[in-house]
Amino acid sequence: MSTGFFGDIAKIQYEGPDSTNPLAYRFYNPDEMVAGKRMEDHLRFAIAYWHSFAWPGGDPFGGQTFDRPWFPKAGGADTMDLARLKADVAFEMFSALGTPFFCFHDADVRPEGDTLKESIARLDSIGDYFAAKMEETGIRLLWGTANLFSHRRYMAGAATNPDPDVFAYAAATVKSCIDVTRRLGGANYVLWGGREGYETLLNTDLKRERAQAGRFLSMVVEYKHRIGFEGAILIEPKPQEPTKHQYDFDVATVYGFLKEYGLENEVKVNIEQGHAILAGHSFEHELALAASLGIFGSIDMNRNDYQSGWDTDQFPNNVPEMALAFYEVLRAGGFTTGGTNFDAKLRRQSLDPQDLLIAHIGGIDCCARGLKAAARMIEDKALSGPLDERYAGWNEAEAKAMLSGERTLEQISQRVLSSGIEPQPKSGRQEYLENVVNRYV
Ligand code: XLS
Ligand code: NI
Ligand code: NI
Repeated sequence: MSTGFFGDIAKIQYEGPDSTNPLAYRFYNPDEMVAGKRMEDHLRFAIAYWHSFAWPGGDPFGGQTFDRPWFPKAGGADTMDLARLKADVAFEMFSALGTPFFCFHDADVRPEGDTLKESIARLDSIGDYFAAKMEETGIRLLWGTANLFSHRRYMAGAATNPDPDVFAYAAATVKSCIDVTRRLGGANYVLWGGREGYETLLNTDLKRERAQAGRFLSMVVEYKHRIGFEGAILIEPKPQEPTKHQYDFDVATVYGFLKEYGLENEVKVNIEQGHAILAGHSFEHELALAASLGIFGSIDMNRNDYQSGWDTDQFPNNVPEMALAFYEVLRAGGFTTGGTNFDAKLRRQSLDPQDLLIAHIGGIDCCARGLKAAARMIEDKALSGPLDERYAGWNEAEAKAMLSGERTLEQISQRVLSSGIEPQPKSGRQEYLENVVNRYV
């Protein structure tokens, strides 16, 4: 039985680029083949439980703006009944949008208990409720995670807290979240360390805290193998916010960290568009780097407001940006366990249930357009052709010998001096390539 929250909604259909129906897809056509694969299987869209169903619409200057039937009444308690109603509405939305996956934190889906035991029992009970709905609808779990940043016990970090009791509490919490993720057949488990950093170095032993984080992550990996969880473990980099400095700053930093603890073959990254921007990178930079290091896992899709400098988690609406992002995803071989999770929320004035649908429809269409443009660029070798040409010199025997270790610095020097090599600069053709990209988007 429908909750009626969205009124009489039918499943959102693909109507093609000319449609003006706000509740239809114009570019996302799940069964359409793109580069040899169904669009749905390329994009693997997921809806984030927290932004769409748990977030009340607050900002640093004001509280709740959304009125949702599953929010506790003013002064009232949060209950399991409300948590189940929230799940009912969430699965109605996943089904209407036809998105194959969802993602959640423990704190999004169940009211916190008085003890950890009670919190875990509630999580398990909602897990069972999800299992039945997943069975009924065919919707799957892209990833589960633990919220180790909202409660005040985590204000000075979870794994990196100066208090070993917080480390232990976080470990027990993560264990329970991996357990439920595994039970629900989750394709990944994500760790985002919002408070794993510092506000000031004056009270922080950075060396010790990084070592704590290393041990914590190693235990997560050991546990995953012990229980036979088949999903990937993913770290989600972010440079700051809420902390002034976060230890998982960006893809390069995470890779160094994984190497230090011997985890580079065990853990991959979940790269978020807005976090890349906060770190002073482009999204495609983070994707290309992760792919080149062999740690590309999944993406969190959103965008920041480029003027405010905050992690505003808006829905993506810039097709050229998405084209470059999915170009890197395709070049990396596409998703395996990963997918495209909308870690994006409405603006706080977007009060209507329909706004939730429209926001996702727009984001989904934007990604679909980006994917299609990226696939055509690859098919036409629009960028890879000029790239191969640019590096063609390296196909020659003498050039290969320099890289393979067959030449010493002295030998190279001798060859250059005796043959009188004078390198001739060639155009990098940036504007030409930018114009080429614009032909596809
Ligand atoms: C916050 C993060 C968070 C993670 C999951 O900035 O993006 O939402 O994706 O904990
Ligand atoms: Ni984020
Ligand atoms: Ni995220």
